[in-house]
Amino acid sequence: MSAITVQTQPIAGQKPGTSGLRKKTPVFMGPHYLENFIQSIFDVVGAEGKTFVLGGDGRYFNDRAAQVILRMAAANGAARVIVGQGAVLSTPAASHLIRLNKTDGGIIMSASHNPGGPKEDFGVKFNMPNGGPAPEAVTEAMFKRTTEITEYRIVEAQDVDLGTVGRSQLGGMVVDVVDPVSDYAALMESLFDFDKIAAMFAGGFRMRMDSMCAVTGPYAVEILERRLGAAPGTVTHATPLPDFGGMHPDPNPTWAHELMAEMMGPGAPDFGAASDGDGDRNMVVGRGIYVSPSDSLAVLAANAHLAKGYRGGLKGVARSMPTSAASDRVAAALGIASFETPTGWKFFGNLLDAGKATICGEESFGTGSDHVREKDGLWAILLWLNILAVRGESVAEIVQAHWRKFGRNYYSRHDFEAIATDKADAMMAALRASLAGLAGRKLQGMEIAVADDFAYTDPVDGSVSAKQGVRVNFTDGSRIVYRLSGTGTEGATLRVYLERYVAGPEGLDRDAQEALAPVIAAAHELAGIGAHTGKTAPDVVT
Ligand code: VG1
Ligand code: CO
Repeated sequence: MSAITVQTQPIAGQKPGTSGLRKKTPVFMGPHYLENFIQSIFDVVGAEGKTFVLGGDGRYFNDRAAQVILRMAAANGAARVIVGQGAVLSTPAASHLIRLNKTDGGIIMSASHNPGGPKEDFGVKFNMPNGGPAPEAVTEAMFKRTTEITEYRIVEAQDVDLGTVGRSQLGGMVVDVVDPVSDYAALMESLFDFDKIAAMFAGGFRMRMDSMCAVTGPYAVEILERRLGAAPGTVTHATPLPDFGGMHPDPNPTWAHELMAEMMGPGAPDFGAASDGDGDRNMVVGRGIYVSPSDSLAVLAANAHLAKGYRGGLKGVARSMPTSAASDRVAAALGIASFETPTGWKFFGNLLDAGKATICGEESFGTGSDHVREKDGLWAILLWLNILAVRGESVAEIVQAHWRKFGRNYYSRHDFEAIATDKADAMMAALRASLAGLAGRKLQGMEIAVADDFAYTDPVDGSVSAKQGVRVNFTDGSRIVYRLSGTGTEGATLRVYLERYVAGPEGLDRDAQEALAPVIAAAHELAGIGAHTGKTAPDVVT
């Protein structure tokens, strides 16, 4: 078995976005495409003598890509790679394995919530030894490397058997195939009161978990049904499929519509949840009540101390900038710090490592804590179950009591998808150019207090990330945020984030879209969304 050096040349556009490099699968399968990017990763982080974790969400090309990555790791001198059986690991489970085994990082193959299949999306992401996504400086260095690359190294060898748990050799490298679920399940058991949750299920509590034909199926069946005693069949779409059954593995009311219909219909169970392609996102639904991710973060922060892993309280709460301010109110009440970071989990890593924050969240159905360095769908679902078991109240009772105590941040995100990139860029440029003159302007009966383009200075390492989204704050506490997606693979996606605060006690139970109507109208008027993009209505509302 010998390592060979293959001549190559740079391929344009291998620039990691919000969460790694994401492209159409045929692009990834093109000549040298995957190889160039993997070599660029190894050139930046170094592979000689190192140990890495490898796994993915099981989407189409996951198994082939894993074999290529293993051969390249061996050729680059890696000592050992820990691989999930079948080349499968959920993103949070991969993060945990990186930390648990004190490795030098990991490669995660996923395009997360994007559809999978021969014509859909694929992705690759590098995570650091702390278990978290590589920070911007590292992904920039990898991108730069892709523009200079002239050769890559790979061993000529047959496929490694990834179907069987155990140890094998690939050239001079050890390959350890591990069960993808067991270490992760043990971590969950260390954080949550499984006895209390199991007693709740034994007492007749009913739940529906929709794994959306994606990676959490085996994790959810093991934890919810086997360890916690939820009724067999509680987890639906539990078998991961390479094309996610042709669906978007995206846990929001639009794509998880089966779950929504069940939870809003007659005979709904007590609790519903869904997770995404790679298992880092979650959606939570009570009987007859949808919990927005921003509200979920706030409720979890306010109640986390009820679970054994968080009994000592939280150090701080961090949220991405477009996420509603609901969690800030909880942090203030608890007397702990709150942080506002740019979109993307990589920005939470330093806060978690430095012990400044314990719980983090994004409006995009992402919640997590310092147990790993990724957002974690099943973790959020288990924390909810733990809180429900301790409080003995329904989801609706808990959420409504939260609003009565803290007020309600009505919140929604409107996505305008597959816009021509030049049109989206022109709209954002016009908006940015208008920022200086916006203060004092009146729209829809509201007055703009301050408008800016969010720039973030990391409180730990001082690095600055500029142009992270345009924020428009109104004097009544309402807010509009505009930014372009960094995970799409087709044209541009404009995300418009809308928020309005109502202190209560009146007006806490309105429909969110109705309560936000003036903010929505102001968002269209201010940016000229229709004129710039040709779209007057969003494609996805969450
Ligand atoms: C989206 C979300 C962001 C999230 C990212 C990765 O990014 O808005 O909050 O961190 O996806 O999530 P963007 O740039 O498209 O808005 V996942 O589940 O893909 O790892
Ligand atoms: Co994801």
